[in-house]
Amino acid sequence: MTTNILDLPEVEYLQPGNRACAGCGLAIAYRFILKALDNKAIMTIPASCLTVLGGMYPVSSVSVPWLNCTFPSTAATATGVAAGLRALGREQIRVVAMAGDGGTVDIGIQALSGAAERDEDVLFICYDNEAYMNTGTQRSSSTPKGVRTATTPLHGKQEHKKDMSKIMEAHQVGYIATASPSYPGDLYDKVLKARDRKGMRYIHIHVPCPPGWAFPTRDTISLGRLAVETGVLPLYEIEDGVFRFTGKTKTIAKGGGQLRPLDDYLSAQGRFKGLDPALELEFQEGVRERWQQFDARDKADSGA
Ligand SMILES: Cc1ncc(C[n+]2csc(CCOP(=O)(O)OP(=O)(O)O)c2C)c(N)n1
Ligand code: SF4
Ligand SMILES: [Mg+2]
Repeated sequence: MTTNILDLPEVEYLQPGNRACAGCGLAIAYRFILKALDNKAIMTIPASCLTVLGGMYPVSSVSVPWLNCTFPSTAATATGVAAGLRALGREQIRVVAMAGDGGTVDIGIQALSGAAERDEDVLFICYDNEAYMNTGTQRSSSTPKGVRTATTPLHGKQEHKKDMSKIMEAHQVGYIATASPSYPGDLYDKVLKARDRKGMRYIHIHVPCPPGWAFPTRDTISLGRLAVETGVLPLYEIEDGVFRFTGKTKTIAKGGGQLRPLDDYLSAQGRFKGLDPALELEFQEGVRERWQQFDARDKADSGA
């Protein structure tokens, strides 16, 4: 049973007046992540919108301990902190590494792969706004094919989006999940579960970004919902190899798997403007194919 938003803890670890843009999906997700961590964690964070959101020393908008680290070393820094806590016999303090898509799927992937292979006692959270937003929307390997960014201004990105959760699955990580700030209870439950497990855990959160995706700030939550309802972001978790749909995606699958038209999601954002119809078709096919694969796994693993 997913936690109801009204039952989430009232305590706030992300303070008002932080430097995130209005309508930032990351800030919304981070607020719920911190509620789930409940100040029982030390975080390691590389350069990103998240560091900007946190503020510059000696002021901070976040009342949890965190270490700013270099771009490629988020998972390595977390590994070191976990080893230190182990040496002190203080493993009840959890270690959480959190990075953007650039800091995870591009620049941070080497240290993350090493940490995952060693099954370090670290929860790694990637917030995926699908580009290098903090430096002005450059494409990353997590940017979907066809998207216009500052470095793909004419015809949009020509390469596929890298599937980081699949890569983590190949590392046999014990807990893997996808999440969205538009479904706070589902996100909260996953962070809570991952917080209390041992070994490597990985959560991939899809976060709408108004300036980078070119949509009105009031639409962040509805856009996150559209990503799930169109099948662009299936909500799932893989626990010790067992796959299951969660939250809204589970409801859609139970109701026969009727997804909303992809165009509802694409047309709500300026970054897909002028998308080549052939690419849109390819995008739609990709979403459908992935949905069918996940749906088959969900049914097989639940014995349905
Ligand atoms: C080694 C290094 N290269 C580049 C930068 C500049 N830089 C700072 S934040 C950033 C973008 C990070 O993108 P992402 O990880 O996706 O996080 P987001 O900004 O989207 O939140 C870049 C390129 C840096 N700080 N260090
Ligand atoms: S650029 Fe996007 S991710 Fe970064 S603070 Fe602004 S809304 Fe959030
Ligand atoms: Mg990013």
